Amino acid sequence: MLNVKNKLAIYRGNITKIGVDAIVNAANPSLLGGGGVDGAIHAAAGPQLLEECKELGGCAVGQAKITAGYQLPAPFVIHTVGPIWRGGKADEARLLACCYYNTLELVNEYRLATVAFPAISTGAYGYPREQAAAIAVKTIYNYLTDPAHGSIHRVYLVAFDKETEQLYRKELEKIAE
Ligand code: AR6
Repeated sequence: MLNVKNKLAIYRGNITKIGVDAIVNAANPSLLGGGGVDGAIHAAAGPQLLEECKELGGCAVGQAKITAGYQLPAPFVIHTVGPIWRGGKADEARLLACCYYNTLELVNEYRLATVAFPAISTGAYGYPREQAAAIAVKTIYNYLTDPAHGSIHRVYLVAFDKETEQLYRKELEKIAE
C-alpha cells in the first residue's frame, strides 16, 4: 500500500519559485490581484495572468479556479479564496477546508502530479496559524487516502515563515502510518 504520508512535503520559502505542476494562490473574491502571496504570484507570472483572471468572473469563498502560470515555473495556478477570520463562528473552518478540497479536485481533474499550497487565510485574512495548519494537513491527507486520487504524487505545504513551518511539522508528526 502506498504511504500517503510520504506524499506530503513541507517547503520553506517563496511559492513563486517552485517548479510544481500547479501553485495555489490565496486570492480574494475578485481574482483581480492583491497583496501577500497573491501579489507575489501576479508579479512573477506577469500581466497575462491578470488578463486571464479578468475572464473568470471572480470566485466565491471556499471555491477554486484554474489558470495558466505564464512566466512562473509552474504551468498552472489554482486560485482559491479563503475565509476572513471573524472569530471562528462564521463557518471559517469548513470554508478553509473547502479551499483545500476544491483545489485538490482541480488537481485531480487536470491529472496534475504535484501542487504547492501557501498557508491560505493566515496572512491578511487573519486565520489563526495553528488551526489553519491542522485543517490544511487533515484535509489534504484525507483527500490523498482515497485511491481514486492516486495520480497525485506530491503535495507541498509552503511555509513562508518559521512558525508556520514548525506548525506543519507538528501536524505531520500527528499522522501515524
Ligand atoms: N510564498 C509563500 N507564502 C507566502 C508568500 C510567498 N511569496 N507571500 C506571503 N506568503 P496572504 P490571505 C504567506 O496575506 O491571508 C491578498 O491581498 C503569508 O506569510 O497572502 O489568504 C489577497 O488578494 C501567509 O502565511 O493571504 C486577499 O485579499 C500566507 O501566505 C488576501 O490577501 C497567506 O497570506 C488573502 O489573505
